[in-house]
Amino acid sequence: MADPITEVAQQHPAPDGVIYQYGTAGFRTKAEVLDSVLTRVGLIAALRSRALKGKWVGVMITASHNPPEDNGVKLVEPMGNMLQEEWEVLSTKMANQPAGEVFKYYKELATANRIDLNSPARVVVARDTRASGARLLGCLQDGLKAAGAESKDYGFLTTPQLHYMVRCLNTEGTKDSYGTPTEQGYYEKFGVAFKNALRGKKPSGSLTVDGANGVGGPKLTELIKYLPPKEEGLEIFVVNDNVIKPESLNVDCGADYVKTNQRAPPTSKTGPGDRCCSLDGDADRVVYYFKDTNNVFRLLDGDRIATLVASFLGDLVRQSGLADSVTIGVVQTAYANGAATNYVQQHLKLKVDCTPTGVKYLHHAAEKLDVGVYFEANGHGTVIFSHDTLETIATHEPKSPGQKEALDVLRACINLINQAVGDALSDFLLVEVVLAHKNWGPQEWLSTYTDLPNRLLKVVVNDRKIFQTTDAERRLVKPEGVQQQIDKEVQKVRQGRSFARASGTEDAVRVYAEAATKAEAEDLARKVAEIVKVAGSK
Ligand code: G16
Repeated sequence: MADPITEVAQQHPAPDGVIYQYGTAGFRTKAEVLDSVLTRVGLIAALRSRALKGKWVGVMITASHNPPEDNGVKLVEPMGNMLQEEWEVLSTKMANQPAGEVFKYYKELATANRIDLNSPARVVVARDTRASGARLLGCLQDGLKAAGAESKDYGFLTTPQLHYMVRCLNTEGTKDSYGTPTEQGYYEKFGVAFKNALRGKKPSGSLTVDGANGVGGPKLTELIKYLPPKEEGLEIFVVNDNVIKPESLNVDCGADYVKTNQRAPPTSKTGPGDRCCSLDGDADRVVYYFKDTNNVFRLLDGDRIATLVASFLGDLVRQSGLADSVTIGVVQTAYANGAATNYVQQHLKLKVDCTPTGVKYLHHAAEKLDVGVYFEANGHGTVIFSHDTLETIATHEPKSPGQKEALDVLRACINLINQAVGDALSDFLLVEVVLAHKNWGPQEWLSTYTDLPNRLLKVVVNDRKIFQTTDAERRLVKPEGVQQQIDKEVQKVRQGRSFARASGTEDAVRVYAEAATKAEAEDLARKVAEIVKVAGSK
């Protein structure tokens, strides 16, 4: 009889000719070809936990913003961070082993990483609401069982909730305890923090939240039960929360739809000035929007959240008397609007770092700062505080009632921010706190600076891997000559900027363009897309 690992690998063979890659956010592709990957991820998760002396690691089954027929899987490190890059490479290799070689590779990895295969392995799993999730969970569990891992299945969770559980389980009973590792624990923690951060201020009007017909909708409905009653806090309307029809996930709704199309979901019924926000399929992104008095759609994306939050935290740090001991920095990607970068540097006078797309890159850059505000323009992000900064803020003695007031709000905001990972639910609560304190509506928020008109396009090519970039994905190095063609087009428009990069989650090349006017931005995007199309069809 074959050993259990070879047996499960053979039970879930990989389809011929598919090459898997741990991309921007794990393995992500059509759900129908993912069974073998899930089983092998089970093996890798067990190894990773053993390599970390039995700490809990997380596995999330989701394809986030992708269409309903896709699915994916990503691994989470013990403090709730994204998987270490070295292990991404090992995961990719494991996913591409022929079934007969899987056990051999598993043992090789154990030897190379000095892993005792008899030591405990602990893995937390959860999934979003995709129809394929149950089947893929079964494949994952087969892998975990064959590797002898202990597992905890939380059923349906948002991706950030899973990250939260992992961090809580690993810090339970220590001085860094992050919270109670249950759904109720999550709602209680963020519910209390929201109330404390508001400190009696009431957000004006209501907020309509589009759940992308994904797991975020029902989880938000649950969270609302733990928030202050609407008379004292925020009235929230949840829309697009149909998880009974998984084929409607992310379709004509959700953060990616709103950001890419620069329009509200067609079902949106809100009036001028009403605040709205959209989550994505697993609730780790959020973008805001509203209709202005002329009924024109206005987007407040991840850049706007970053600038709003960075300026608010900056004020609190100054008002608390901490300006000399705590510095704030902002981390963006190439997708950040030029006007946002300018505003942070010129107006807020804060340092900006630019990293490649992918939360792991932004998170690492933010970790180097006292307070790192990181957001991708698509709405993915959070704020992280260094260990020393948390200590400084916790032990600071205010010298006046004004300092005490600011310090109390700052401390409550730290609890409201999910520091494990970007979390759409905690992010929008933070935005609401800032708006309530500033007594701002969406129009005041929008008025802080004017976005350069921009356009995002997707180009399907034969093989997106031939598009290789440098300089935080702002320039193409391959195919040769393509960047020069893009540069030529950029020079023809005022305030032009454009880049092309292969997506790590979809089978396409993304093109971004911005310019002084909408017409110029659209024209530039179209021209660059054409250059990419031609280069990609060779
Ligand atoms: C994932 C990543 C994000 C990234 C997005 C798009 O988001 O976590 O960091 O911005 O994919 O990536 P790409 O342009 O490489 O396809 P999500 O929300 O889909 O998990």
